[in-house]
Amino acid sequence: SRTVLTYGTFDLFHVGHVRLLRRLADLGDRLVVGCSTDAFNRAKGKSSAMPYEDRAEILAACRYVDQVIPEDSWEQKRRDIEAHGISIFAMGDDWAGKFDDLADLCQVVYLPRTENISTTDLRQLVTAL
Ligand code: C2G
Repeated sequence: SRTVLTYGTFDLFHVGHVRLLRRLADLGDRLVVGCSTDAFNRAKGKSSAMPYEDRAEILAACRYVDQVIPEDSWEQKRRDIEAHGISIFAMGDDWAGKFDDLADLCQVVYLPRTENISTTDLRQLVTAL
């Protein structure tokens, strides 16, 4: 079996996230998603509109996602890859090259982002309503 792993904040879940998760699910037969905790978001310099519990619940409800785990550090990726028997680590290509060091453990893939949508855009859209 082929398990895929990715990480993200996934705030204000939108079609860009859905289209990424669908493509990731198509790369293997199981998809594990590391959802950034609120504390790790602060470490990433990001704040999210939704708390971790809500973001994780929404991801778990997504048909493409088989398991959600908390992401609370930059360093956990190697441990997660080993623990979950990951064959493919994949992210959107705004991260292109950033995780190539994981290539000794598994395949590393960067997929094109969905254009014209982002959590930042959505926040501005809602504010302008
Ligand atoms: N994404 C996408 N298209 C968009 C917006 C996001 O494909 N229009 C992808 C991103 O490339 C990322 C995933 O959706 O792979 C989640 O995006 P974010 O929640 O912004 O994730 P980020 O904050 O970049 O967290 O350790 C890795 C970090 O936790 C990644």
